[in-house]
Amino acid sequence: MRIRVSHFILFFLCFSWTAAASEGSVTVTAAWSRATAPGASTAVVYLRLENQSNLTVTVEGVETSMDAKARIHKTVSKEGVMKMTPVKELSLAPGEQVEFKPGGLHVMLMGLTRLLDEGETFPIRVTFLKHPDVRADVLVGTAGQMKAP
Ligand SMILES: [Cu+2]
Repeated sequence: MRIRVSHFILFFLCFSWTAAASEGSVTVTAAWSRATAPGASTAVVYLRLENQSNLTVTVEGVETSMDAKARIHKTVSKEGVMKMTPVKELSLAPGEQVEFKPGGLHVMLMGLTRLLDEGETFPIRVTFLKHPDVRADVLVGTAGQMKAP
């Protein structure tokens, strides 16, 4: 328990430290997830990423407050079978918008140690190679949610 609490505090410290520099240029909006069922250790997060700066930005990774690994995946159809593959590089040109949505790009949370409850929110942070981190709140919808709640 003690480790978990300190991890959480550290997470928020990092957030407040970077918040001031992240104004404007790249935004993360409409972040959402689905409520999980007992026994589930994975969840998926969707969001909208928009580059309003005049430079191309490259996503480095994603972090959340959850005690779970967060990885960017893409769902692809291979010979009629839906499969998830890790996304190695994700860059956004100036003005470009990328939607993470069911059947496409998503953030996979793996090794979750607790349930996601409908109606709760938790912070997510997208990190970039040469741009300050961008933070957003993920809203948890129902288990069958197919678009932002
Ligand atoms: Cu996935």
